[in-house]
Amino acid sequence: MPVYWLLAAALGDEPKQPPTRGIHLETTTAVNFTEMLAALSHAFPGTSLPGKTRGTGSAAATNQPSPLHLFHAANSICSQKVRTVLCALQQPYISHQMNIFAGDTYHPHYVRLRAHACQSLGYRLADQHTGSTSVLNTGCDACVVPTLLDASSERVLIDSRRICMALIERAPIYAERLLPSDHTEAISLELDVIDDFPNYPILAHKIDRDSGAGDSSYNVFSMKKVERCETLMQEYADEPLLSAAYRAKRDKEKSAAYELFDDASMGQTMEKIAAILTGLNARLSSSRHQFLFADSPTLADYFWGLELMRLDDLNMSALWQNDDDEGLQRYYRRLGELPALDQAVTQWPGARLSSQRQTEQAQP
Ligand SMILES: N[C@@H](CCC(=O)N[C@@H](CS)C(=O)NCC(=O)O)C(=O)O
Repeated sequence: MPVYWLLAAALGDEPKQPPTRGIHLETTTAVNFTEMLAALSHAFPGTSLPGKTRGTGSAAATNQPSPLHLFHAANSICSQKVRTVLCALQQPYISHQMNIFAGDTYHPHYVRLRAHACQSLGYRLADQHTGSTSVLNTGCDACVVPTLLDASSERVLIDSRRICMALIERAPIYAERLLPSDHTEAISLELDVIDDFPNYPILAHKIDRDSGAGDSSYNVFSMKKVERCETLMQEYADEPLLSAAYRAKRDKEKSAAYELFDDASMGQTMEKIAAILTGLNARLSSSRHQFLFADSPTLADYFWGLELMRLDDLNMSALWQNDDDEGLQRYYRRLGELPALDQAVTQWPGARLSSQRQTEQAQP
């Protein structure tokens, strides 16, 4: 078993038992990795980052293009996690940017590949939305970013947390800093909270409000995804795995559209976020370090940085402006100075929402 699976399991990354929610997938034949990568690269051309000569990976040393192909979107918070870790590891990669609003993540080649990946991990397809994008709590979604393809091992990695763990394990000189062995359990608990953070309702609600659709009895942004899936389900009705992936996504987004955005549900979401931040503030207050566990950032700090930036971009930073939130305020300022977050998010075109107030381009 590859070491990073052991590490991931030790950190609680793999479900203790496979999720029981969602749609069970029947076994199908495997996809051809090379053909799939070629087809996807044709649809979403790649750019070498950060260039062939920088970085510490073996690809940089030999001046070869990196074998790592990241399919991602500029302001998808899940994609930002992977980009941030790639930057923190100084790992070159091929960036294949996708546009969620244009429906890129529903491309049949892409969904086919991800549905196979969900299946080979034993994950069911998510057909209900809980507000978070946690695979453990909702199941697997074949129509989302990010996805990492490793051409050297022909592996397809899905789910930002799993991808980041695998990347860190590939770069042992950084592993102890990002995942210090004294704190693996505590970091895993932070990642659990972040994984289940209700990002979708706060963003999709704002997208509707900003586009003037806020008075509808359902969330219009989610319903557009439902319509897209209906069309694709019919188009690919003769492919059981693909049509199952579109059907599950349709049902998931429909449940979101009708169940996550009423006043009571939004109120619960806001209470949940406030409670999460209160807990984070308390943990920061009891830390003797610059960051949660050390004086240099761990994976948990990078992920929190992304969550806080997203809340800030959604004009929710008032949640940590009280006098007793000083620890959280200092933490956020420190996180904003980290080069990896700056490079992967603040400086990444289209990644931040706040300055341009461009939530219509946001990707939850
Ligand atoms: N648990 C997955 C969640 C992935 C996910 O939900 N991605 C969102 C962006 S953060 C997406 O691609 N949404 C597109 C859509 O729902 O149409 C991960 O962390 O990779």
